[in-house]
Amino acid sequence: MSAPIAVITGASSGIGAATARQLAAAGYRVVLTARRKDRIEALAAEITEAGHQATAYALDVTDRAAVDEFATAFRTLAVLVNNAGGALGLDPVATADPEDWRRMYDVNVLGTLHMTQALLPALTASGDGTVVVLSSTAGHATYEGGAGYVAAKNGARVLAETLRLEIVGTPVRVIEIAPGLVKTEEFATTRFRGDTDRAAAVYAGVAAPLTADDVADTITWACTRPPHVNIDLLVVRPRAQASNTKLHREP
Ligand code: 8X3
Repeated sequence: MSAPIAVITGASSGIGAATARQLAAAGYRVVLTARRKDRIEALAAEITEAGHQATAYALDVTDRAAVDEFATAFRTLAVLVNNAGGALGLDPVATADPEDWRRMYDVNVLGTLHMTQALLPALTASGDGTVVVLSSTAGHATYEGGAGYVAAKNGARVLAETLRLEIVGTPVRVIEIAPGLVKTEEFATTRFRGDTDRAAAVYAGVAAPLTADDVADTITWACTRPPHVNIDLLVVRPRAQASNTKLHREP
């Protein structure tokens, strides 16, 4: 029997790349998507070298026509991991750039919508499909400066919750994974537009933020439960973080 297929968006780095490696090791044939072709091709080669199955497909999830074209390749699909997303800025509502908000909504919400709509027929046809939505603890509670990102991640959360209601009775489950503070190579640097000092300050004094591998582990665990088991929502934070606004930093 051929391996079940898992499509991962935003697979060029961070949680997406770690998830691609772990799902491949768990026996899925992984299809890596991201805008940066060179990175996903290198990762697909690394995974293949390790004896697993991987291919790369350059894709911008905000481009609906490109997503529809990509989806034509799949008659059946076991897993879709909607990981592409991210934050831009940490500005108060009073002064935030609406363009940042638009872009965050585009990637985090509409990107997830495009991929899910386009691949839902193939997920259903598989007889046991899984849609994973990477939201965030930001999708569950707000914090100062976070409104644009929090609004977008609430959008992703609501998409997952609503889809679960709407497709109940079909062979597709919807899993939301909501990570807290995760130290990846790009999340904070992207948020602060390349300001590495500001990015480093996010994790300053935090003994052990989550890693991309920690989150990939929860995604892989949730996807590999028996098909009748739906992990609706999994909130995962580092031990040092009690809430979005309560983070323990060593002096
Ligand atoms: C990332 C978590 O705290 O930066 O999704 O909003 S936070």
